[in-house]
Amino acid sequence: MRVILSTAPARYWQTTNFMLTNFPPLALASCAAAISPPHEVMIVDNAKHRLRSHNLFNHVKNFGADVVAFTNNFYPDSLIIQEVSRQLKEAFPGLITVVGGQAPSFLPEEYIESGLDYVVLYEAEETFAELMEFLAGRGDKSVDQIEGIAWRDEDGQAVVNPRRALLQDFDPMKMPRRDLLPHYPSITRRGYPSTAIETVRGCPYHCKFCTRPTYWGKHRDYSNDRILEEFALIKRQGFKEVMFTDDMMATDHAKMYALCEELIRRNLQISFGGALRADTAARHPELIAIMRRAGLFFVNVGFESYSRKALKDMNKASTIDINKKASETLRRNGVLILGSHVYGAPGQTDEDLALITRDGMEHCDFFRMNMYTPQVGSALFYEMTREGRMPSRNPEMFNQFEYLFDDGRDPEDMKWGFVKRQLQYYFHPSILKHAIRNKTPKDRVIRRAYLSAAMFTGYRSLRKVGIEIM
Ligand code: B12
Ligand code: SF4
Repeated sequence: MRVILSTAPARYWQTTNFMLTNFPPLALASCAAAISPPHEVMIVDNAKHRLRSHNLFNHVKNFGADVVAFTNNFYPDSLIIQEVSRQLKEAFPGLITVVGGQAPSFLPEEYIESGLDYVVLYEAEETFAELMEFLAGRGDKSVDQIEGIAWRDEDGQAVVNPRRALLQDFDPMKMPRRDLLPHYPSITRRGYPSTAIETVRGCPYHCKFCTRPTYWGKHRDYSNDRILEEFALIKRQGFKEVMFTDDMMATDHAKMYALCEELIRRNLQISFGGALRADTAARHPELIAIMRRAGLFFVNVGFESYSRKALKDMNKASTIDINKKASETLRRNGVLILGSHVYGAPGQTDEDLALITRDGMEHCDFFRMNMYTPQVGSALFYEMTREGRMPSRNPEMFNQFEYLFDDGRDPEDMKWGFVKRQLQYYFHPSILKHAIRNKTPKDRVIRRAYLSAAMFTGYRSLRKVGIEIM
């Protein structure tokens, strides 16, 4: 089979990805490894498009694809995937379309009813390989026997097969096909490529707004031996930077410490970054120091809020004090901090909301803020649905820029407050100067954030006057 693995056709909200473009779609490289050979695979990364949505039709034609399979973690991308999938099937009769990732795993029927042929549910490597063998006519299972897929029966009804058991050992898994991914530029070494690595699946915490605990359930670690082997391969392949896709790096502190010791001992240091909990940085300064020596240059910390009540309400298991300490420790070690914040959580008062930009700017090198959103699959989503407090189920409204709660606050006021605080950040002279200078990694990320914010605003404004580019 000739298989195209693709990211979602770009939509205007994806311009905000521009901030962190050095994350290639690792899921696609991992699924490619699971099936190739014998299948021939091509990866198309639409998320890299800035001025148009995609050019999938040409790729399908030129590659002679039998299957197009999309990755879809973010629910707002579901409509464009469903629409393009319908158009592709019309243009290329016989083409099979597949989707995998978070949103379709939580809502498989929605995708099958919209016309996609198969959904691969949750963890995919084994399931996808079995599905491809079945489609190639070589498998020993019938469609209803393949665990972990959803499909359409002869009456046009969606059928969701039982879930597949999760992998318990990642060591035998093939290395992701990084050779099929496009070039992603390094932030730390200009002109060199950057890549991604996965060392964990899942997160042991239970933040109310997050989908990760429900998606993966119990968290599972890759062994340090496997991670070291992958680091060695990444270095041999010429990458100068690697981003951890883990929900949370270093939840097992001792294991991360041992990994860093070994990276240093084997001379495998390479610039790396990823998501880290504030309490890990605050409580384990010695861990941050060794991570820094092993190559850590950048962390994404979910500070979320500087209000005690809001942190408690969202079950963040963190405090304002921890946020401050984490920032101090990371700064002392010279690690760049992207601080993620949420705006508009039900526990946040007006005063708390004002604090987000003030304290956020103080604690971070890069400030990011999203509207508090009950993402499909999160505990918050189920709670709000149960209580009938979500006025819209339009997938595109879940893009993290809309205020989706029915809680007595005016959604327009909330949106304006959100925009105002973003502007406060972007027009602050101490931030602007980095974008203009554009010399250090920090400058470069801030400059990219400006470009991304400008594109987002531009595309959104054009839509308001009826011009839809993507
Ligand atoms: C890297 C990353 C990004 C990169 C994306 C790079 C890329 N092109 O893929 C960047 C930085 C651009 C990004 C942007 C955003 N992201 Co992001 N991102 C991640 C992160 C950290 C890692 C994803 C990854 O590579 N995982 C490793 C792979 C191997 O795992 P996986 O993707 O789950 O894939 C497995 C299965 O899901 C399945 N599968 C997945 N896709 C497919 C496809 C096929 C065909 C098949 C068969 C199977 C399959 O098989 C894989 C192997 O088992 C995840 C958190 C996480 N740990 O996964 C958040 C995450 C997916 N992102 C999230 C969010 C919110 C965003 C943004 C909205 C942030 C923002 N405010 O701008 C945007 C939205 C972008 C978009 N439109 O999708 C949320 C999604 C929440 C939700 N339910 O909607 C997550 C879960 C983080 C979180 N903790 O909340 N993100
Ligand atoms: S927000 Fe972060 S710490 Fe909380 S459950 Fe999600 S991945 Fe884990």
